[in-house]
Amino acid sequence: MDESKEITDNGTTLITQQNRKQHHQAIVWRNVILFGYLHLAALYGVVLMFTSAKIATTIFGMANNLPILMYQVSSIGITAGAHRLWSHRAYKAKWPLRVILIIFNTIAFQNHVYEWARDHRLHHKYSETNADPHNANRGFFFSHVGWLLCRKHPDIMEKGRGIDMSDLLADPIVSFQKKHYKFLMPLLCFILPTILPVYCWGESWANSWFVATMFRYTFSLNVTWLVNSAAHMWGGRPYDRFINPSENITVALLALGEGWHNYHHVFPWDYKAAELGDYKLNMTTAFIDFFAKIGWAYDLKTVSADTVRKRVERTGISGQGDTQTSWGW
Ligand code: ST9
Ligand code: ZN
Ligand code: ZN
Repeated sequence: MDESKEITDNGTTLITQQNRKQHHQAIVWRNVILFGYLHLAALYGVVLMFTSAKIATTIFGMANNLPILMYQVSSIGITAGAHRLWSHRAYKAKWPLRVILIIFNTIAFQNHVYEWARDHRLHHKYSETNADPHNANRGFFFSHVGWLLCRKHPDIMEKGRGIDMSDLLADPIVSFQKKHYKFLMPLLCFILPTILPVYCWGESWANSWFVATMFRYTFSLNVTWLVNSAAHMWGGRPYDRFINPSENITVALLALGEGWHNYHHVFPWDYKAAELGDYKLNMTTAFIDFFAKIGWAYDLKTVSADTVRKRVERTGISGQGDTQTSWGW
């Protein structure tokens, strides 16, 4: 909403404006404490990882590129699940794949899919305005984690009411997760990943909690948040030089192919979330392609080379696609 217009309006609107300001600045101390604990616990996890934890615990929690492991699995639940499938409908998935993705997504604990997708659809539609939950114009800290430490801006609720969420309400697997999230999330994100190392290879409770659970969870949150902060600030803008989202190879590597953010904001319906989708820098595309081969993923949407070229000619900088060699910073 146009704030200067509101000030010239009648008194009631002016009060609303003041309320907005206060509301928008209210810090949620519970979250500050929880995220503070999470990051301290993760740092302690790093210490334990190099001193007393068994190597199996570190591999179980963190190792990349092994599909059975917690970091990888929970990331896929965000990238292939909450993001490309449920927020953008960039492909369709049969129910067995949706069940796998909802389990992976619940391990990631980034809120249930309905809430994640509602915020993310707003992020695309009102990018870098007050209706964008992690508005990158408010700086690195706000777009990275600050937005989770304070009440949402009223424009988010207002514009959010206009976002069509009927497709997700009609998906029984998404609804099941939403209904039982308070039980499923602690079980899959915190309890089982802590118990498994203790019972399967005799790890200590402390090592299991701080390495396999706290460090793994905090690390994966920060990688996700980098898409909102770093990939909205640093990197090339070959498809649209007039927007902030950027091609950031470092983020792409860590976030399984979600760092090609200039392309993604220009063509959000492309299931590769990148022009080329090279598997090494886009593990999520490899995952979706594998399930497409066995028929569980279908109707994969993409963008023709001609459409990309025309867009680059109009708003971009040619020769700087997602093959650029810079590290994005
Ligand atoms: C987390 C999420 O970390 C991270 C998401 C990142 C997204 C990245 C995207 C990048 C692209 C993809 C890349 C993936 C890469 C992955 C790589 C992996 C390695 N529309 O929220 P509430 C209304 S979560 C419409 O409480 P407050 C609605 O009525 C971490 N309406 O607002 C709602 O009620 P209900 C773990 C909306 O009170 C009501 O307002 N989670 C919308 O201002 C209240 O909503 C946490 O720590 C909307 N968009 O509180 C929890 N939003 O829901 C953190 C709200 O019943 N969150 N409404 O319909 C909170 O504690 C609170 O949300 C708050 C705001 C304090 C931040
Ligand atoms: Zn973005
Ligand atoms: Zn997106």
